Amino acid sequence: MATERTLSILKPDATRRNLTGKINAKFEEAGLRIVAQKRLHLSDAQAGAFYAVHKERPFYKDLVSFMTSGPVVVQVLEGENAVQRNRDIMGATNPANAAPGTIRKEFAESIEANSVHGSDSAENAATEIAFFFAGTEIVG
Ligand code: RTP
Ligand code: MG
Repeated sequence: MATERTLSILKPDATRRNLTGKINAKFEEAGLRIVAQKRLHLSDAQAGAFYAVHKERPFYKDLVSFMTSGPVVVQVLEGENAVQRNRDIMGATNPANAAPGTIRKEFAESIEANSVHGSDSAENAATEIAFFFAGTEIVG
């Protein structure tokens, strides 16, 4: 299996509750390496553009408003099969359906305030990483 990179976001519910270290520990314990990381407060325009794929979904407006409600931490995670591995550690979108031991099972507050974002394909990972990071900011 090839080494991959994926984009991760620690969402405002996670930064508000000071959970960034606990969540990062989950990534590192699972063999993912944090090769880039920065804390940002997303603007409406940034969050709207990042989630443009969901523009027609009923939850889009609420999602943009949630994602701009406080700081986020955007990260690049690197490792074997990183996209799927990160999705596995995150757990299901709705914490009520998330498996024991996953980040969302342990930390998420709701289907919206679910603590983390992770790219859902290698192709989207490349687009999402480029959205937030210059190549020189990623140090593998
Ligand atoms: P993400 O993109 O954040 O990694 O999460 P995901 O793939 O598991 O979920 P997705 O379907 O892509 O939805 C993106 C984010 O929108 C919020 N959401 N709210 N109120 C709702 O029914 C609802 N559904 C989704 C969540 O924050 C979800 O992670
Ligand atoms: Mg998604």
